[in-house]
Amino acid sequence: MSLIVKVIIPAFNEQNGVGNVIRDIPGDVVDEIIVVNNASTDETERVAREAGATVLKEEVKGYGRACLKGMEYVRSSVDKADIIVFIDADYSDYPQEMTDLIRPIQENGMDLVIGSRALGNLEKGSMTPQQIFGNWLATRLLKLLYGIKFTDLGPFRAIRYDRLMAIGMEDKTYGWTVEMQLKAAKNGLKCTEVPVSYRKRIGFSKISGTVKGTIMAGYKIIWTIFKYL
Ligand SMILES: Nc1nc2c(ncn2[C@@H]2O[C@H](COP(=O)(O)OP(=O)(O)OP(=O)(O)O)[C@@H](O)[C@H]2O)c(=O)[nH]1
Ligand SMILES: [Mg+2]
Repeated sequence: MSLIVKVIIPAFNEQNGVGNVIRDIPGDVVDEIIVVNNASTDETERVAREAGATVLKEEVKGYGRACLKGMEYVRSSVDKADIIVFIDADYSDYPQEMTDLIRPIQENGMDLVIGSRALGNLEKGSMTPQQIFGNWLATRLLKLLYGIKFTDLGPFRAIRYDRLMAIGMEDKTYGWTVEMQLKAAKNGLKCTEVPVSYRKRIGFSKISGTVKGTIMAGYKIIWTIFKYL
């Protein structure tokens, strides 16, 4: 029996990236692609719909809020899902690699698979030095405080649907990725990482390429790590 796989893509003004992301997702392994249009003022919604995705609207901005909206949609759907994959809309990740992300769940009984850019092929300039440092620091703290080994907080990740629903995700913004990883640790989920490639995004950076975004995200990530101790 093949597992039902649904993809959730949070998107805020990603009209030039989102269509490429959708087109490169391997169609034979994925049952539905859900784009959560997060208050975009550009053509994100039209582009995503034309590329064949289900498009939801989330008017209040926030990375985690958009992801939660996508989860709520899956929960209310008839067939639900067995695996949820999260991927950004900016075409930094390689959607083709989704197959590698899903495999450890399908074949090896894993619950959460993080696509690690630290282990993979990083295009020069695709991550800022502060982003690389921040991820290093955050993953050190996860090891120290929660006893779980990760090398990245990458946005490209696959998780078993029932586990995702059970760990009680709540962060509405930048703490989302680290929250999932530390709650996976706390709840004894079987976690692993696979190397993923990463390239420069299409379109404008919202987080790591801006001073405000970097400070806010860095602060929120560290705050989240201590919040759940
Ligand atoms: N900042 C931000 N991003 C959002 C929001 N909602 C959805 N997103 C999406 O979250 C993803 C990550 O944002 P990016 O700007 O790529 O952040 P980043 O990966 O740290 O930075 P880059 O290296 O420039 O790509 C993108 O797909 C955004 O479109 C929101 O409210 N705020
Ligand atoms: Mg990005």
